[in-house]
Amino acid sequence: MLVRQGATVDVILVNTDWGLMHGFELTSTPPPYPYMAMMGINNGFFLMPLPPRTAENLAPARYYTEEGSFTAVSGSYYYLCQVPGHAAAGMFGRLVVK
Ligand SMILES: [Cu+2]
Repeated sequence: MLVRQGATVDVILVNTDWGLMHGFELTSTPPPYPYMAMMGINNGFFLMPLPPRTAENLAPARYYTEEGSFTAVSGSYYYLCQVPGHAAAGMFGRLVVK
C-alpha cells in the first residue's frame, strides 16, 4: 500500500471473524514478528483489538468496529494485528509513505 506523505489516513477496523479478536497497529519494525508482537516492535498508531463477531438466534450478524486516523510521515512501515500469535502467523502488511 502506497500513501502520499502528509496524507490523513483513516483506518476503519471491522472484525468479521466469528471466533477471534483482531486489532491494528502500525510499526517500522519489519517481520518476522514474535508471538507477543506488541512487545517486540517499535509501537506506532494503533486500534485496540476488537471482540469477535456475534449473533443471537437468527438475528443479523453484528460486528465490532473501530475507527482512527493518523498523518502519514515518509518511511516504510508495516501494519499488523497485535493479538498474540496473529502477526507471527502472517497477519501483517506493508505500508510505504512517499
Ligand atoms: Cu488478528
